Amino acid sequence: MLTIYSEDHRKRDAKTELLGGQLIPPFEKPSRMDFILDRIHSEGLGEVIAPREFGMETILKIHDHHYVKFLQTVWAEWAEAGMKGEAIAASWPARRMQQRCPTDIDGKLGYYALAAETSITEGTWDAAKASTNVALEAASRLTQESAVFALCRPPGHHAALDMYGGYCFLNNAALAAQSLLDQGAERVAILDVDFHHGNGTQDIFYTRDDVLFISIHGQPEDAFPHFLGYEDETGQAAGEGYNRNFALPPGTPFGPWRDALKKSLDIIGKYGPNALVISLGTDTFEKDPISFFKLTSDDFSIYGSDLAQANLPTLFVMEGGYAVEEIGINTVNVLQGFEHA
Ligand code: SP5
Ligand code: ZN
Repeated sequence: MLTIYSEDHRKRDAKTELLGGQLIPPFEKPSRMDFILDRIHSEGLGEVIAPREFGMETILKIHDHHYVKFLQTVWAEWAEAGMKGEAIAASWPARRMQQRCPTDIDGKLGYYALAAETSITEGTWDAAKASTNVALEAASRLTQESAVFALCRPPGHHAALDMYGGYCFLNNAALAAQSLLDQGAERVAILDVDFHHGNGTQDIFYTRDDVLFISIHGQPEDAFPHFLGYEDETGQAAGEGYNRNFALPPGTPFGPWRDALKKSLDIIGKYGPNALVISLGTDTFEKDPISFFKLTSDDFSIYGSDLAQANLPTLFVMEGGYAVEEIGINTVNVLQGFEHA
C-alpha cells in the first residue's frame, strides 16, 4: 500500500498537555510517526512519498475562514502578549453566554477551543497545514490506487467547522472526503474507528447527504469529547439519516466492537458510496494510556480484513493511538489485514 507522509509534522512539538490538573508531556507526540514508519519499512508495506502543496482551497470549503485565520495568527498574538507558556484556552462561551468572538487572545482561544488539553505552539499551523497536504495527496492518488494510507499528524477528526481540540486543528478526513467529491465521487462514506468520537467530522457533514459519517467510539458519558457522539445523533435536514454513532461502554472487547463494525459496513453497503475514508485511530488498543477498549494487536489485523469486504477504494487517514511502543504494529496490522483479505 502506498503511504503519504510529510516530515513537517515535527513542527508540532508541544511540551504541555493539561491532564489531571497538571501540565504533562503530550500523548500526541512526534515519535508516534517514527514507530509507524519503522513498521512500514520493516514489514515492506510499500512506498512512502511526500505530498505536494495543495494551498487553501479545500481547507476553506471545510473550515470557517475566521477560524483558519485564527490558527494562522494565534501563536504570534500569544507571544506578542508576552505569555510564558504554550497557548491554552481558559474560558468559554458557556451556556447562556454570547457566541461572539472577542479580540483579546485569551478570549479568542476560548471561542475556538473545544477542550483545554491541546496547547498551541509556534509550529502548530505549519504542521497542521502539512497534515492536510498528506490527506489531499492521498485522496488525489485514490483514482490510480485501490487503497492509500495518509500518515497524517497532527490528527484531525476532532477539528470541527470552527473549533480545535483533542490534538486536532484541521480535519484531514473531512478534507479528503471533500476532495474525492470534487474529483467526481457522488457519495463518500467516512468510517471513524478511532477510540474517540469524531465530533469534528460529524459536525462538518451533519446536514449533508453526500457524505455518510459513522463513528464507533467510547460512549460520551465516559469518554472524551464528552459532549457529542450519542447514538440518537442521526443527522439534520438533508443529512437526516446520514450520521450514525455506535457508542460503547468502558471495557468493550473486540467481539461487540466488531459487531458495531459489521453493522457499520452494512450501512455503508446500503449507502453505495464511490469511496471509503477510514479515520484510523489505534487508541482502541488494550494498552492505550487514555482509552478504555480492549482490542489486541491481532484484532487490528482481523478488522483490517473486515474493511476490505466493503470492496471500495479506501483511504486510511491516521488519527489517534498513544501506546507508542505498539502503534506501528497495530496500525500496519490494519493495513496488512486489508491488503491480504
Ligand atoms: C485524536 C485523538 O485521539 N484525540 C484524543 C484527545 C483526548 N484528549 C483528552 C484525554 C482525556 C483523557 N482522560 C482519561 C484519563 C485516563 N485515566
Ligand atoms: Zn482518539
